[in-house]
Amino acid sequence: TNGNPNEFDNSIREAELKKTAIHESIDQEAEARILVLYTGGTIGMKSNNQGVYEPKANFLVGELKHLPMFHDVEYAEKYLMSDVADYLAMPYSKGKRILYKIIEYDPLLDSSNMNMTDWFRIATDIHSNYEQFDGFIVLHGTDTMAYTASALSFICENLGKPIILTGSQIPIFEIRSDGRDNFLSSLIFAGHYCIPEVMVSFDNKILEETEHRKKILPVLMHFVTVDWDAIYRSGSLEKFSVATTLCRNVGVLRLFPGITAQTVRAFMSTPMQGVVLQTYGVGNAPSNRPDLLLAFKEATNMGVIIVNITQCTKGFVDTSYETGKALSDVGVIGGGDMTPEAALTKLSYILGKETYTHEKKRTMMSRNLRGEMKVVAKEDMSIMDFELIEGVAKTLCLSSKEEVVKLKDALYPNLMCTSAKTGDILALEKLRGTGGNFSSANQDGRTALHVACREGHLEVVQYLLQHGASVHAKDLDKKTPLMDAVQNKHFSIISILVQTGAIITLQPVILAMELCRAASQEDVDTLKAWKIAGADLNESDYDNRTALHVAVSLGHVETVKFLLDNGGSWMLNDAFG
Ligand code: ASN
Repeated sequence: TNGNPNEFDNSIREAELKKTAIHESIDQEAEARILVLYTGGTIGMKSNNQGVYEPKANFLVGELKHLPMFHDVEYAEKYLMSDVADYLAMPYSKGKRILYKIIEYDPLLDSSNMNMTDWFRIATDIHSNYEQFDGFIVLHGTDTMAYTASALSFICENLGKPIILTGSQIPIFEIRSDGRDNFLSSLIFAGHYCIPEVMVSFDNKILEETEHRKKILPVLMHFVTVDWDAIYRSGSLEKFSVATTLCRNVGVLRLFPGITAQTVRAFMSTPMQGVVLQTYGVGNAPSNRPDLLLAFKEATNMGVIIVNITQCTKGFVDTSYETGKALSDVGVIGGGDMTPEAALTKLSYILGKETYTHEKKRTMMSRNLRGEMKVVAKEDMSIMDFELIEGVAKTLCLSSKEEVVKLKDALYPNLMCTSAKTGDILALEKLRGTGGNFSSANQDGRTALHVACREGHLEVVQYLLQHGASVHAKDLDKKTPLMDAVQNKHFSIISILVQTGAIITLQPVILAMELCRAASQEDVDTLKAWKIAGADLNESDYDNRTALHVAVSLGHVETVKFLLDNGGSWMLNDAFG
């Protein structure tokens, strides 16, 4: 400050303003942070002097900053500082502020120039930024978008957050462009819905990628209808990770009347390891062509995995015809209703698993891994089976299916929270069996998992996680299930949540205040809970004070001992030296 008292005053005032600004933005607005990976594609292209579209580097972010629906300049000038200084902020809407950061790839690619290495780069970038963001958008060319999206859905293992691919047919800065709507829909969707899937956003629709031609979740202006029942949930208790290898010796062979056995043999010869066979109708191939069937049999005997999908744009492979059964008899695996891109990338992913035996690879190919294959329900279940809903529907004189569905949507989240509170797994199972989805939240944004974590019902927590509950759900106070478990000191639950990928979402300085408060109250168990949740116990508050400063100054011996045993550093100075 060069000894000038006014300058000193100003710097304190500035620091205070900054604190207040951070607090105001934290306190008043729910917020979602989205990472945008800009890989290329027409969406950000410019016409060059020969009138040909090509990707233009260092252009998109600057231009977006001039579009009010993509960037709220006033808010950004006031609040976007320190760790969010390079973010863009959408205008506040529908109860949330969506902040997003764009990472531009170098070089930007036309998606026809992309290959498997580019898929890994995208997945790895998502992995290394996974904890800081609520969702991910990949700006991508349309030519190979279906391949990238399908590949990401397999290589991104135990995904718990949304990944949306989008692009456009006309560059975003042309007067008329589909790019603006596609990008905006993606930002809104990723910011508001914790859907743990890889999706494609196009033409005002969010498509579930591995099923992209069949399931369409419409996005209507600001109003989004989500078909929650269509969403695939893994139920895995493991953290998000990225597969490291894909097998490149895969291919797609389309049958046509008159194809020769020689062509098939040539296609399936070494180094081919996996083939997607596109057959007719519901998975049929000529049963009167022993030469062809023999060629398939030789290939499967040699260890080539062949998966049967249909050439039709809709429909699925069934073995109800003799012509379809002939293929399964020679070792060809039925691919259900997988799209060609999903089947090919799934083969590549599974063949890349070096630790799997050949038999396991075949079994995995026939299983639904990411929602890419329709699984036929064992019995036809109806929400009307659930007597409570039926009873309420009768009392309210509701008759149409739509009315009953609306009633279910209103009641189920609360019924789930109540069952989670009492630890009633049977009731939860019944709710699930009649169409309940464990990620749905009640009017306070609370999910069954939040409640089970608060109440300390370990088995319920396990059950919910295994059946699709999200560890990343935030209630209206921005509280995650992990915070419920920490505040109530349920150590085993905290461990399971962390193992499943839960992280502390509090700002470090707010976490420090929580730690200092626990230290001042000699609450060693709360400190222990934060530690298991992954907190650094040396986190410091606005005055650089740590929990250890507080415990020492109050003479809390047990607390000091705990902090020192758990990484507390006695060498840190607070703001007063
Ligand atoms: N060729 C472009 C691409 O795939 C097409 C597009 O994005 N519309 O990168």
